[in-house]
Amino acid sequence: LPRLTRALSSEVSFALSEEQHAIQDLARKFTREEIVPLAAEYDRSMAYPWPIIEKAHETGLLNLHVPEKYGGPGLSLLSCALVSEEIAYGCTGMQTAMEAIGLAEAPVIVAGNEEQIQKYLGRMTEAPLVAAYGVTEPDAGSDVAGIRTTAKKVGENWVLNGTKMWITNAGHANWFFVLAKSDASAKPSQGMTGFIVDADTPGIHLGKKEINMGQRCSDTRMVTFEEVVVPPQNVLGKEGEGFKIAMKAFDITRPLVSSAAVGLAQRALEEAVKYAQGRKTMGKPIIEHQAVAFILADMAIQTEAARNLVWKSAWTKDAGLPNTFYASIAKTFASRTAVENANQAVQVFGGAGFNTEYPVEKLYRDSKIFELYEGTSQIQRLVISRSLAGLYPA
Ligand code: CS8
Ligand code: FAD
Repeated sequence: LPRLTRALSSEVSFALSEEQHAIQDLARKFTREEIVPLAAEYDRSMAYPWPIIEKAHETGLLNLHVPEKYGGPGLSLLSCALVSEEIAYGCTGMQTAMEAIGLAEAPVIVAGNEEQIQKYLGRMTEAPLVAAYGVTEPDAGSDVAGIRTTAKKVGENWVLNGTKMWITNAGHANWFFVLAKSDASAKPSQGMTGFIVDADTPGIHLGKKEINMGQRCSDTRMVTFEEVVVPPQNVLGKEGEGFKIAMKAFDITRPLVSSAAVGLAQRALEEAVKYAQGRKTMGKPIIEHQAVAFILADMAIQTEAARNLVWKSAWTKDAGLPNTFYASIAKTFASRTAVENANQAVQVFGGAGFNTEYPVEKLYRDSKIFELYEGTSQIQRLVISRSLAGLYPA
């Protein structure tokens, strides 16, 4: 079974460092002041949250895992997870827009050379730009090996053709990470290549903004690549390494998506407790009815457990150990917790829970995507079981 090695000398500790408390406090303050008051309006208008992204950039809450050498703060994954939980507490639509930047950057961090990191991550730290990660296609989501976008070598350049689907931030991206088949005769894990593609390259066509159930201010689109020419210096890693680069990126981002799910679960819990203290039936606050109190207790149990799994999955990566197994466990549990807590919060609110004047119906709609994107819960179980079988790095 995958196990943490005993090579780590430090004792396990849940104590955060001064630096971690500081970034957590900064993100919490930002969320309470800038995000919470505007979240419902952005949900209604579905406008892309540019002003919030600009302020987050100015405040130093974006591009957190970009190394200091390239203008970022070079935070650990655990510290990034603290921020992601806080932002998601306020609005997971905005959090998804912000974290999708980190997702696009992840393959560059995994496999980029000095020049690529300097050019593409450097510019993200200098100005409030967003980027997008393009792997999924209309006919291949869970099955990354089944993508059809092709990359053909023409002279020294590469030419991309194909269609990506459900790409977060696509409508606003400065550049894309694109995974394409570069060698149809090789097995998928050796026949795909990852590219950085500037968004203003001719031949990129954006679809309409998709209208989703929740996280409605986040921008999700189809993107078509038609004879898109990419220079050789934009190949990430080596030709044929793309599939594994895309997977290794998830080792970084699944803990962060999971921590966002914890942020939503925590918000649902706090809203439910507050409401249960104020709402009275049969002569007492509903929190004094044990049936309601126990719902709240269960929500707290799940949230604490999910947070601990997220921290472990991030800590494992920070310790330099393979975290694929823990990242998928955290993702499965935290996303379920988000959905369940949102559902229970609506229950505690009674009829008011179904109404848009109260905050929990948005949480309910926003929560479901956590069980779908960044790999569905079925795919996380597939990864966990393959790890148990010794098929993945452990
Ligand atoms: O296809 C894989 C998979 O992960 N599918 C899910 C796809 C997914 O998660 N998509 C998310 C898209 S992004 C998104 O949703 C963004 S949401 C909005 C932004 C939110 C804010 C951030 C799979 C099903 C797990 C793989 O299946 P297979 O095709 O059967 O491949 P395998 O045979 O299992 O593996 C092939 C080789 O790859 C190696 N591998 C697999 N995982 C890893 C990791 N690290 C290193 N190497 C890995 N994690 C595996 O060992 C195999 O190696 P071989 O050398 O070929 O034997
Ligand atoms: P399918 O793969 O068709 O799956 C359908 C159902 O079958 C699911 O329940 C799935 O769990 C199950 N299933 C499939 N295969 C198996 C199996 N082998 N075993 C058991 N069950 C299985 N992608 C990007 O590349 N970049 C993005 O930025 C991005 N952002 C997104 C934002 C949103 C709002 C959404 C909705 C999606 C986004 N995605 C993005 C795509 C997302 O990752 C995929 O939708 C997801 O991975 C599932 O793929 P699919 O939709 O094709 O479902």
